[in-house]
Amino acid sequence: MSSVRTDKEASTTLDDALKPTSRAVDGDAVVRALKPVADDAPEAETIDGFHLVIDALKLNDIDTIFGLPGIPITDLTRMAQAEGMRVISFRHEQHAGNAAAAAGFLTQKPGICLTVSAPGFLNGLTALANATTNCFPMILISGSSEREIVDLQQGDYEEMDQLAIAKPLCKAAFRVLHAQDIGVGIARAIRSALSGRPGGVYLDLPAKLFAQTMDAVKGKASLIKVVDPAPRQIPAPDAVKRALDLLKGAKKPLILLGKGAAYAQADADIRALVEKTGIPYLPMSMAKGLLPDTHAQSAAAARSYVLQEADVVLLIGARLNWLLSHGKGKTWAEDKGAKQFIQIDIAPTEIDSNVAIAAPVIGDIGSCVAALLGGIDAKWAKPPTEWTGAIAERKDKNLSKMAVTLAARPSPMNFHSALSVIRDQVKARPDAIVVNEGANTLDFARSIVDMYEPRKRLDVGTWGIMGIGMGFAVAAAVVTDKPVIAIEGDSAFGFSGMEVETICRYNLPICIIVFNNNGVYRGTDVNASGTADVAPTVFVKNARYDKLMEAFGGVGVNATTADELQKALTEAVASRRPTLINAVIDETAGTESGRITSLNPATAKKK
Ligand code: FYN
Ligand code: ADP
Repeated sequence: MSSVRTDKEASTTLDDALKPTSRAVDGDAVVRALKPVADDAPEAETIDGFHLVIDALKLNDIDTIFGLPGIPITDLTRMAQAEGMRVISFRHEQHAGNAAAAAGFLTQKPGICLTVSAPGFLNGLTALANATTNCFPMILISGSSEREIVDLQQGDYEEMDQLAIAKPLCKAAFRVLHAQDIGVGIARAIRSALSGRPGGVYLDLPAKLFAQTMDAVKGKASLIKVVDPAPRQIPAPDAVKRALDLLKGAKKPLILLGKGAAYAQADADIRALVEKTGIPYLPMSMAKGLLPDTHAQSAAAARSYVLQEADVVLLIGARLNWLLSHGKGKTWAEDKGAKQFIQIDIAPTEIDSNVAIAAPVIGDIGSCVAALLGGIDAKWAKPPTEWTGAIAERKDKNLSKMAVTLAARPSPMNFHSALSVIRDQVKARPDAIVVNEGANTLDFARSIVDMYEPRKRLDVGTWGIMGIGMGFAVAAAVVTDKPVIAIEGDSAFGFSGMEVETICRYNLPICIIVFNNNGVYRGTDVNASGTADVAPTVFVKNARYDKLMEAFGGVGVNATTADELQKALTEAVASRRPTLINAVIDETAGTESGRITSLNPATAKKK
């Protein structure tokens, strides 16, 4: 299919398009645009904005769009599909945006989310901000209304100054007004999303832009294939030496792997660094699987101990934010003396953001880890056995305790018995991607479900956001074609539950397990006022989430025992059919705010 049209076919010229009344082309125009060039057409070939956008994306090897059609981008979705792109159409823009973000994390290519103007744009914005916070590369492309009317606030259809609103919530924001600038706009968006610290980018495309036409040869020539969009950044040799010297002198060293390390795709070197140095490591949740969780050097099951006791901590793609208690306080046993930190990061301004960093190593993780590895030779002294032995002791104790808990088969199921089934399934299918959100469902799954391969765990990330579930699951299935197991709290699932229709529509190999304990945190809260309403955290009792999947032709299973759950999950992963398992969990199981009770003002005060 040619993306080029003749003037005869083009419904709108640049002049037409600049008239305030012109809008996106209608369905007829799409048909015209898709029609083969007439034999007798003598005119010079032109290309429109729609096709310039599509060609610019394709030129940069972007082959998938996650979005939701509507004015003014409906035709863009149709044409992109006609031009061979995969267009995954969602039921709500936030989930399309989350899918784009997850695709960016998994592939190192910016995920594209396409939305309509004002309300659609706003729906996509949470995902854009979340992607930026998590350092995932994505581009939110939104159609927008007439600039002349918007800027004079004359009350246009879906009037909104989208560019101004997006700016503070993303890494960069651009607007393209002329067809000849589409190539530059898309190149700038790609480069901004991928280079340095990855993040979200907003690209504003006013309705009139799509219908503008220009000479096809000039149009093609205006597109840019971005060369080296994420340039390597080699660390300075003196920074590497400083880090190695500090690490060499450590008595109780620790490596902390964050999701930046997973994103970097430097898997072999990261594993070599851990194994050659012999240093115990702790994975942040989305770094699980960079080395298998069963690895002898994993200190995950002795987390509190290693954070308190370590004397030198090497951070690789992890920030000292709330998830690491800002590198200070009780978690780090600050009263016993400050730790010394080495931090590998691509963003120089991340350094010293919470505590002093003794040895910053600035560069891309691949280059930094390779440089450190270069300084580890056969004479490297592995950490003292008092340190590794003490960790092993604590770890074994925790693992044995956990094994007993996981072996129990209570009725109804609790979080542990249900998760032990999932743990076994992931062990059998280490290539499956786990998506995880909720409070207790998240916290228990993080420590119970071992991961074996890099970038197989997607979760609520830096913000602890709810609602990423179905968007992340769809992206994982679409970009990897691997089975996806979405472990969802019943509350968390509700944020994106309608996307089960999307999952069925594209027949994706996704198995959702809803941990149904009748409410947020648990289902037993009572309304103290005595009125008829249930407590704010309580849901409809004994709800059947599995029926939701059945409504769209997928497989729904109500699992009340671990055996039923195991059978349904095994079948779902093997068959690759969209499946939702309603896992009935004891409604008294679960604690307020899971393991982050200390952040809950009321509970924190009581302590
Ligand atoms: C870990 N642990 C284990 C194992 N793995 N025990 C046995 N076996 C295994 N495999 C132990 C570990 O040593 C800890 O015990 C404990 O289990 C908990 O480990 P975890 O989960 O790694 O650590 P912790 O303390 O919960 O981590 C803090 C945190 C984490 C902030 C990084 O809670 C987190 O990522 N939270 C995100 C929460 C969130 O975003 N929620 C969404 C909003 S919910 P000890 O070593 O004895 O401490 C809204 O309400
Ligand atoms: P976690 O939540 O797992 O601790 P964070 O999101 O806090 O991880 O940290 C990721 C860090 O990784 C960010 O500071 C980011 O700048 C950094 N980062 C991301 N990609 C790269 C890369 N390719 N090279 C170096 N640093 C990176």
